[in-house]
Amino acid sequence: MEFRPNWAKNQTYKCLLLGDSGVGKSTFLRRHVTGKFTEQHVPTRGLLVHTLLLQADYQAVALELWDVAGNARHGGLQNGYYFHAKCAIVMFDLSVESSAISVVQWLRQLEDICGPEIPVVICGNKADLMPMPLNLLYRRRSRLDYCEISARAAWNLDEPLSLLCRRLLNKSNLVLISQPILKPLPGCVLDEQKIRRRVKDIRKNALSEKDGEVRLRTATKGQRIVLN
Ligand SMILES: Nc1nc2c(ncn2[C@@H]2O[C@H](COP(=O)(O)OP(=O)(O)OP(=O)(O)O)[C@@H](O)[C@H]2O)c(=O)[nH]1
Ligand SMILES: [Mg+2]
Repeated sequence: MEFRPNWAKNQTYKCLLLGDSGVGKSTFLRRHVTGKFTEQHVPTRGLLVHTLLLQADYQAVALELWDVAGNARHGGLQNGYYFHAKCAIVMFDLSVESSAISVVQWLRQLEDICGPEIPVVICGNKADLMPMPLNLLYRRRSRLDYCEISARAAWNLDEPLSLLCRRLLNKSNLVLISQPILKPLPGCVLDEQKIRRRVKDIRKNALSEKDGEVRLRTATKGQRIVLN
């Protein structure tokens, strides 16, 4: 039997792509749209919108990605950009502490306007680089996920999208199918096992509502960044 996605029934969701300047938001989007990786950082001015057509099992989903300038000088995030957003990816650079520290501000701004129920994926990019030495912690919430990717190594680029689609469609085991196969840049290798273990630990150590604040108070402050 031939399988055809039912594009007539597709649903479009507006998805904000947020994070500090230089974390790789436009690169992530470009990789998905054209397959290409660009070495130089050309800051986005204002914003760029691109719709990704995704095929989940037996269902088509369109994510309209709003790639917003990370730097306020280049337009930054205007309140109007948030209207009708159904989900967001808040990106940071796994090798740059300040970009992880900023995640909390991006989330706060997002939730002030869109409410705390909006599905969000906190996404660490540049997993191919030496990670910052600090531990990353987040508060566990029903609509929040964490993942790591590398746009340079073309590694795990679908995960933020599939995590969002799971939340949006309320299907916890949804998988995306038929994604193009992207190649890593020559010479770009990463230790997948090691990164997967790290992500597993970060997810496992996420702070629960019950014990979160107690654990936060007792944890050594200088050794960790709390993302939300
Ligand atoms: N090593 C490495 N570099 C990356 C990766 N992804 C993006 N970059 C580099 O990061 C720089 C910034 O990327 P952009 O995608 O322009 O960053 P941005 O978040 O869109 O920045 P603004 O538009 O200023 O908000 C570029 O030099 C990219 O080549 C990655 O996975 N690994
Ligand atoms: Mg950009």
